[in-house]
Amino acid sequence: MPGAYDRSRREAVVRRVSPNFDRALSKYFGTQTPDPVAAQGSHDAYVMALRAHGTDVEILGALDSHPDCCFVEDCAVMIDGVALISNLGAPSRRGEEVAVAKYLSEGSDLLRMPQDATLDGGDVVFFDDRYLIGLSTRTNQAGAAFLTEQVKEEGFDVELIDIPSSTLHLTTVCSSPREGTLVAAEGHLTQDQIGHLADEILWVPNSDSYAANTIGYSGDRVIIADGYASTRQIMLDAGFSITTVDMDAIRQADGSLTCLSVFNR
Ligand code: CIR
Repeated sequence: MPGAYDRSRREAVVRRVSPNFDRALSKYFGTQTPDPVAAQGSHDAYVMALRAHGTDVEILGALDSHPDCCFVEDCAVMIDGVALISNLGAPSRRGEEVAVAKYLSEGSDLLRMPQDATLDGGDVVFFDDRYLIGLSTRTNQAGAAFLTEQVKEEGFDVELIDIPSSTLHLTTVCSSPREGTLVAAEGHLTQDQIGHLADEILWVPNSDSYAANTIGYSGDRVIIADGYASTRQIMLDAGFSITTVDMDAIRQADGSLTCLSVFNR
């Protein structure tokens, strides 16, 4: 039986922002054309924040041909040290996984998905001893079924969650900053869907839905997006010490904090 997810986050892989980030997919949060230079600035700050929390960060080079390449979370899901490589749900993003897989193969076995299955890592929240898997426009039934089979073989539980059309991915509106705790966005997920899963659910208001994506570290430390006062207060009241990163330029292409990394150790 696997142990609970300890959130020490010793290693991560990230990828620089594409010079063509202005052509990144943007449907949910964007209010302006994504700006590659500003986004790289946010990305640099993000990497600094991970390193300040003790994560050893590997930075892969950007791809001209893939405007969304910085969103590496979607390319792989770690299962007890094995890397499942995604068949990305958006056709324009296929191919981003190649360099991520090559890097991860240096320290992990790789697992490939069947052809008809699609899955974005952004639809997966690893929550203690279970995987929460979103069924979204990017992750289909076959993708969720394949991941379910793999994680159950390793002794983890699974919960499938229908993602509403208002939302890109599960991680867009849900994260787990510490054992037993989920942060979730009102108006996107409901108590009926997730209430039974966690000892503590910190609901952030719909107006702050972007801030439900957090990165928790052991010792009740958490990274949240800058500029979301209600969420900041909710996390402080729940006993977290907080680091913020200005994510506005990344948000223009619907990316959140977790989307920018795969924690592989
Ligand atoms: C996309 O639409 O695929 C990108 N513009 C954003 C991906 C964000 N990734 C994530 O939520 N894991």
